[in-house]
Amino acid sequence: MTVTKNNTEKVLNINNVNPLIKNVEYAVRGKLAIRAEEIRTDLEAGKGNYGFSKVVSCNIGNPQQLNQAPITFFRQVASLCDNPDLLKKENLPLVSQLYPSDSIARAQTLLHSIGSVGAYSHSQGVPHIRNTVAQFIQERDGHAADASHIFLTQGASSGVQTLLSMLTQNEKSGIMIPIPQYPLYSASLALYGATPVNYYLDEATGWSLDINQLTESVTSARKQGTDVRALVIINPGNPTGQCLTADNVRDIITFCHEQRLVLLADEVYQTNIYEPEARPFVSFKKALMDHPDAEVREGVELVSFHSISKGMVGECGRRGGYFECVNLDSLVLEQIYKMSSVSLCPNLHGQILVDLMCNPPRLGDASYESYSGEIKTIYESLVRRSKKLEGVFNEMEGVSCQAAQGSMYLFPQVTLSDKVAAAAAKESMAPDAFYSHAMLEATGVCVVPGSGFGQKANTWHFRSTFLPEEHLFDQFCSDLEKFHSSFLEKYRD
Ligand code: DCS
Repeated sequence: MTVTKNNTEKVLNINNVNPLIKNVEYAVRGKLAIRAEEIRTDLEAGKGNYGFSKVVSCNIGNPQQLNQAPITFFRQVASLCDNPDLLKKENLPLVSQLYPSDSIARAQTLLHSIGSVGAYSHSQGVPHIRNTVAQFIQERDGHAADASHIFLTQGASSGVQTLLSMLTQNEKSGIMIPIPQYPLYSASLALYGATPVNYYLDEATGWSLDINQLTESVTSARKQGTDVRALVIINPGNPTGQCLTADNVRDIITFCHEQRLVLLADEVYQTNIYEPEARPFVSFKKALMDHPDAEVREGVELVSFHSISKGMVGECGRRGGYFECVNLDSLVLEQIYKMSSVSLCPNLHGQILVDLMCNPPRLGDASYESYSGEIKTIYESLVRRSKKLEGVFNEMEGVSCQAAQGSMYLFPQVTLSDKVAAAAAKESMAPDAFYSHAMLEATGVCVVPGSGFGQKANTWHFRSTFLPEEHLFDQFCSDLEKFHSSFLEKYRD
């Protein structure tokens, strides 16, 4: 074969990259977020003529980007693990004045089991830390967990991708995903070439999940020849914030049993629960173990995901998480292990944070008071901010917003006029993208248009976090109110 040289064309170019990669879309860091970064750079350089001085990134659940303080105990242990010299005998007298005794003891224990944070660990994650996770799950659910079925990951994202890739046999392989959904799912399915099988959450009833809707969706996909293999549930929901009832969780498990589906339970927001009396978090693992039918308990294949990025921890940049496998075929577990070993191991800083999240200071420990105080402060502030923003949205003309029972987002529906639709079409944009772009240019607030998550045809939404700092929150809300009414005036039919 002759190789013709054509110096004007790159060997790897946009016409010959993996076509599946070209199909991937991820709106959380899409066009709008890129424009927001441009504006941020302009503002920092004193360039441009904007009516605001700062970009507020409400497009992503990234609490520390918006100055949420890290949990002190976590960072103390992490810093000691990073700099083990501080634990040397000669330094301990001084270090003990700066670090509480339990943070020193924890770092010693972790380093004893890890060795150095600079070394690769076991591909599945440090065994000691997987034991901590198993203990955490047992305390949470009242049912034993098996550390050998737990995989530590680089955030929940990499675990979700591992499972979705395992489940994709060919393009007929179907995975049920909620609409609206967090676009990690649609993006990964596009990448692996699997078929997304949509089921719709019901906005009118607080984004609830109806089993009939699941049945209709799986039945019609199978009729069309899709080999539906798994069901993804995000609970609490992203972008929708709903928290499923215990009955609903049990019925979903029964549905998976009847339809022979693997259940992927994305539970990264399990501690972002804002109506704990009415809507407590019920894990799928607990509901499975409590299921009245032994065939279901022993049959349904469940993988549940958790992360250090969310909750009150918010350590997104450290990239830590885990997934627990229940009732999976042992040969499949071996393949998961093999795939984990291809990327050697999840990073050690993330693994350490998983240990700390799953085993925080307990009553009686030196750090307990400060730890629980910090958690409570963040939690209570999230509750206040979610309620405040929900109220602001519901006061706006043409906007309706369901309460966030959990997670970090509100997903209001906006009625947009024909004039907006026409102006948006001129810019080749969906009306909600047009609205969100206008919001960014007017206020510096960056949200994500509903089209990035999927929504019922001819409805328009956007997703905003409620993470801006509380002392700036009134200003943030009033900027949004002002923008919304002037936008409506401008485009009134
Ligand atoms: N699952 C859900 C439901 C999420 O919302 C996220 C992140 C992840 C998994 C993955 O997170 P980690 O990989 O960091 O564990 N949420 C994105 C979002 O919508 N905003 O910020 C990131």
